[in-house]
Amino acid sequence: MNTGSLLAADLVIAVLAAAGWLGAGTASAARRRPLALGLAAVALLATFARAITITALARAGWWFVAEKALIAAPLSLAGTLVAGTRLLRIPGDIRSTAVPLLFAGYAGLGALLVTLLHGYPASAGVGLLAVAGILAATVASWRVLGTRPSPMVSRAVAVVAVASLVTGTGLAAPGSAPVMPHDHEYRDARTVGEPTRRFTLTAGTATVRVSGRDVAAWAFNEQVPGPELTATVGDVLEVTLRNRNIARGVTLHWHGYDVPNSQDGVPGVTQAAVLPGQEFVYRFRADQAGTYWYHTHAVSDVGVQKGLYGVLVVRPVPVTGVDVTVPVHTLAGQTLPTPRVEPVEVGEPVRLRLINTDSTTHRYALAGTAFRVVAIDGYDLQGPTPVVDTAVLIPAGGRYDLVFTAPATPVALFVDGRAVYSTGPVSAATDRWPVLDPLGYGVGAPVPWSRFDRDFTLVLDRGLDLRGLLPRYGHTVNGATDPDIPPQVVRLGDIVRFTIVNRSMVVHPWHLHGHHVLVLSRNRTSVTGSPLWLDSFDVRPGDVWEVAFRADNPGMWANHCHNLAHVDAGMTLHLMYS
Ligand SMILES: [Cu+2]
Repeated sequence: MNTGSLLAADLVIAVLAAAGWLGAGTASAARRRPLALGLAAVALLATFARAITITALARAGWWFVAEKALIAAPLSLAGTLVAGTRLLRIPGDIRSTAVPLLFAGYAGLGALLVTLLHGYPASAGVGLLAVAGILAATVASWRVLGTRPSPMVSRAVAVVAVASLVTGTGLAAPGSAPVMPHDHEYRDARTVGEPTRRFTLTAGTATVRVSGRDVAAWAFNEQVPGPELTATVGDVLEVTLRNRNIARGVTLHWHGYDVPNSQDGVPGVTQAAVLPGQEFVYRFRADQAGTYWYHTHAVSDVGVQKGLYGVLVVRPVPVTGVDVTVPVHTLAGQTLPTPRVEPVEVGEPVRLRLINTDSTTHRYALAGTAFRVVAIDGYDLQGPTPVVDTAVLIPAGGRYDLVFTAPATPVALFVDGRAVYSTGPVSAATDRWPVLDPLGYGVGAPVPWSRFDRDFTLVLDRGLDLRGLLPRYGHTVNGATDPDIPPQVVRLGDIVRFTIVNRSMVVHPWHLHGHHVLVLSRNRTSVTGSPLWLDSFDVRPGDVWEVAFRADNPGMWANHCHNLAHVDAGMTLHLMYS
C-alpha cells in the first residue's frame, strides 16, 4: 500500500472509530444494550487498526503523522481507557456507560477535526483547543443524560476546559504575518539587445467556436489558444501585451522559460497587472530551445481556464521533419484541440510537442508507432529509448516532446481516451497501457552537487484559514496560506534543495518560476534514468519529492501549485534572493 492509500485508509478508519464510539454512547443512553456493545466492539477494533496505519505512516515520514501521533493517539488512548474500563465492569444498567463511550467518541472526533481543519504542523494550541472541546461536550452530555458526576469532577473538568480554551486560542491565533518585501521598482530588461522577433497580443473577451458551438472566452487576438509564438535560439523576443477589456487585468507569464525576473509577468510581484487600455512590453532573449507556453498570471484561475494562453516554441536550427504542437486545454467542458488529421509521408520524422494547459493531469497515449520521449519541460533527455503501447502522464503546465518515424500505417494521439491528433483512423484500447515513469527513463548521470547551501521543506495540506472576513478551507503550505507563508530566502549561487511533501488527498502540480529544478528522488528512490530538469511535476498524495537547483536568476519568484484553483485557495509562496 502506498502512502497516499494509507492516508486515505487511516482517515476512513478514524471516522469509523469516532462514529463507533459515538454510536455506542447514543445506543447505551437509549438502553439498547446489544447495539451499544456491538458498536463499541467496532470502535475498539478500528482504534487498534489505527495504531497500525499510524505506525505505517510514520515510516513514510513524520510529516504524515505529526498531529496523529501527538494529538490523536493520546486522545484515542484516553477515550479507549475510559470507555473500556467502564465496559469491563459489565454494568447492570448499560446507560451508565453512555458518557464514557461518548467521551471516547468526542476524543476521536476532536482528533479528526485537528487533522482535517488544521493539519500540519501540529501545535500545542490546537491540541489544547481539542481537549477543551472534548471536555465541554462530555460535561454537556452528563447534564443532558442526568448522570451527573461528583461536583469535584465537574469543577476539575471545567477548569481544565477553560484553561485549554484560553491557552489554545491564544496559541492558535495568527502571529504577525511576515512582511513581503515586494520590489515595486520593476526593472526593465532593455539590455538584451534589439528585438529580432516582434509580436503583439491583445487580450479581450471573445466568442470562439468549439466543436460547432459558440463559447464565451477570454482570448489573445480573439483566438483560443492565442497565437503560437515561435523563435530560433538566439532571437530577442519583444512581445507587446495590450488589454482591450479584461477588467481584472492581464499579464504574460512565460511558463518554464527562465526569463529575467522583471519579465516574469506575476502581478504584484514583478509588475502591476495590465488593466483595460494599458499595455506592457516584454523583452527577453531566447536562450533555451524547447516547448513552452505563455499564460496570464492575473486572476490566473479564471483567466487561463477561459482561454488566455498560447504556445511558445523555441527551435534550434535547422529543423527537419514534421513539428506539431498539441496544447491540450478544456474550454466549456470541451477538450481542445478538436481532432484533426494530418497527412505525413512515410519515413518522415515527426515531433509532437504535448502541452497540458489545464489545472489537472492528463493521460496521453500515442498509438500505432513506437516513439521516444526526447524532452520534458523543454529540456532534452539523455539516451531516450523507444517505447511502444505506453502512456505518459503530463502534469498541469508540463510538456513532453515525443518523436517517431512516420510508419506506413496511421498513428493517433489520445488524450484521456479521446483522439486529438491522427494521420488516419486508429482504434486502440489505450486505457490499459502502462504509464512511463520518467524517473527511470533514459541514461543516468551523477547529480552535479554533493552539498546543499539551503534546505527547505514544503508540506502541502489543507486547513481552515480564519484570517479573512469569512473562514475558508485553504490549500496550505507548512500550515499557512498566501500571503502568510514565509518567503524562502536564498543567495545568488546557492545550491538549494526542496523537499516537497503532500499529505493531502489531492495532486499538487508544483511549479517554481525562473528556475528548472533537478529531480533528486521521489519517495526515497533516486532518479535512475536521464537527469530530469523540470518546471512542473505532480506531487501526488503521500509523495515526498526532493529536487534541487542553483540559485542563478536573481529576483522575487512565485513558487506555487499549478492547479490554479489551489493558488486561489492560498497555495503560493515566494522564493527571493537576499
Ligand atoms: Cu495544488
